[in-house]
Amino acid sequence: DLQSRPMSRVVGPRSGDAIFASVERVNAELFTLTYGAIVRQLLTDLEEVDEVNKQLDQMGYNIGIRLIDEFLAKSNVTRCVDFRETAEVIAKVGFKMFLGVTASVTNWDADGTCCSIVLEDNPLVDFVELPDTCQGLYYCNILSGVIRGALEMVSMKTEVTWLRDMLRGDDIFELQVKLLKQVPEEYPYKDD
Ligand code: MYR
Repeated sequence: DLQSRPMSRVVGPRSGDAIFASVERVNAELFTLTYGAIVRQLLTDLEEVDEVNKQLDQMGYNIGIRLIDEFLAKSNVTRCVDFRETAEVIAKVGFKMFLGVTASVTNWDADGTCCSIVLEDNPLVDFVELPDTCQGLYYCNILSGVIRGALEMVSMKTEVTWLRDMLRGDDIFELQVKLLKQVPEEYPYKDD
């Protein structure tokens, strides 16, 4: 309650933390709006929604293959022992680092090679409403591309598919991540 707090807390200069938080929020909003502008431009340029989906996926892939270095450097995660651990790292550490939200991992198949990453909160779609003409659009397709690209750089070939999408009327976002092939790590210096 306001009255019991010292006045400076209410009207005084904002703490560094508060300023940092508001800068972060503005950054996040700028990012969201910029992404929206990119999607809108692609829709104008490419006309076909399927082409836009492909292009967003490709953009994400190109980002993902670069992002993995930053991710590994900043996160201090060590190599995962299995795909289950990898999925948890993406959901809990990766999404937090790059989107500011955490996701959860569910729907594992029996052999541990296919799961769903579920997002209840997705900052990419703040302010977004799709017109009827965009029904087939996977607005967040950049994210599936990012994951596919990042995992490829750590020797995992995956297929990443949207199963549920709040912009399509679902209650959550659900990304299915399927491990297709784990390429064995090559020793970097060949003796021949
Ligand atoms: C390993 O298995 O050795 C660790 C690999 C961890 C891969 C984490 C990839 C992070 C991708 C972040 C995606 C964020 C999407 C917004």
